[in-house]
Amino acid sequence: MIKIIVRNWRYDPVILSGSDKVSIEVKEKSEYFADVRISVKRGETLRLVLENVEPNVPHGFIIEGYTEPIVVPPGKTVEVEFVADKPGTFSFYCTVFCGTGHPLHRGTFVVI
Ligand SMILES: [Cu+2]
Repeated sequence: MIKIIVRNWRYDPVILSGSDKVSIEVKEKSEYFADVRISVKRGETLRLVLENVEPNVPHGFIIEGYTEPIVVPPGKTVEVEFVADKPGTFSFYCTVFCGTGHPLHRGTFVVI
């Protein structure tokens, strides 16, 4: 299980369980940006807990090829679960226009 803190304009993932199957790499991080890579072993059932900590700004989330577009309202938490059954490198990104940093509100998901 991974908790992903969602804010302007970062996804900050934290591994809650399954650290032997999941890893997180932060390549770059600043106040309004993070270049994050989430890697998981193929076949794992992955639960993501997305918590939008912004009080006024909705954010979104999608992993291309894995999830439908998800809206995370301000101050709310949304969970999604899926089986990581397709190997490869996928983008995840914000699906709601959330301000000036929206185009950079993204990251990388890898199934090994
Ligand atoms: Cu966003």
